[in-house]
Amino acid sequence: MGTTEKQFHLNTPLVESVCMSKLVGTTVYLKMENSQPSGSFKIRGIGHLCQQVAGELKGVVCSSGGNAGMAAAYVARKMGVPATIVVPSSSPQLVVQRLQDQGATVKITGKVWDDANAEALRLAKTEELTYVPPFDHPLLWQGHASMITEVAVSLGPNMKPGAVLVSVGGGGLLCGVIQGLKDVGWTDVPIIAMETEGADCFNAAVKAGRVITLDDITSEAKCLGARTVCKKAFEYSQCSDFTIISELVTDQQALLAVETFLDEERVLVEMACGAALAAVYSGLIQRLQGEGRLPTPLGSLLVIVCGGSSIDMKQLTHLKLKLQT
Ligand code: PLV
Repeated sequence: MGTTEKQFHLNTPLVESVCMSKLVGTTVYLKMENSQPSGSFKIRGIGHLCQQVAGELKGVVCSSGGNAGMAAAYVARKMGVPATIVVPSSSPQLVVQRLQDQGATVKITGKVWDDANAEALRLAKTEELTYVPPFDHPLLWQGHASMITEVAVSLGPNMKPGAVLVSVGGGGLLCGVIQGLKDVGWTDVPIIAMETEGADCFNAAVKAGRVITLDDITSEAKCLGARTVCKKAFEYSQCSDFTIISELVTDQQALLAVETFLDEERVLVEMACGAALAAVYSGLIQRLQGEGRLPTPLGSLLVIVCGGSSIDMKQLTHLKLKLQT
């Protein structure tokens, strides 16, 4: 990223989690992307992308499960241009409200993100708005990569994590993290890529050996709900330069992780983030070590706390009832 570029994101804290470290048996660091002004890591990539096209920017249109939209709305407001955010009907009302509070015009189209995206692409043409993709663009990945550069600075010289834990929706975060690992020379660090069952387009592609499109999104982790993973994320999974371990948790495990994280770390995140956290709380990390797929000892574990705004206590209660945890 250019040094003269105005930065919309914050340099987030890297926090050691005593509770998680005890569970995993090694130091766990939390990269607190939930503390970004838009509530998630998305602002890194979207801020960077919008900055690159600033001169020609008259207004933006973004299709989103919620958080890319929050980032686009925030950046647009700061740049003084209007934002239209297209969300699917599966996005909870609280997301619509929060987007409107950011000054965005919200349009609800279709059932899942892919439907909303088709409408955003149409609006970009007819309304002459700049289309902001939520996960599939090299500028987004370049922007997201700053999160790893910051971790390298926080950890200090000669320190690198033993593994990185992320959630995967459309794969933008994964591509950004890999870009960041390349930037700091940590390409040998394995990545654990987490999804929920029913929002598992990356896992399905890895299993099939090709990019495939899911019939539907049946998970409640709606912000992981892209039906097709971006090509770049799939290509990384096929490339022997990186170790990417693709794993799934149930919605119940993701929700339980959200609750445990709230109790232990006093931070509320949405289920999309809970999917990654569940890898720690469900014992998956140790299982992978047991299977020899992660090294023992691991060294430290870096958890990307991607955050998310699609949650409040009312929504948490609603999800609990729906999933009966
Ligand atoms: N959410 C996207 C895509 O939704 C969105 O429009 O907001 N964690 C959180 C809190 C997220 O919001 C997302 C993406 C992810 C993780 C996964 O990131 P990705 O899509 O870059 O893999 C359909």
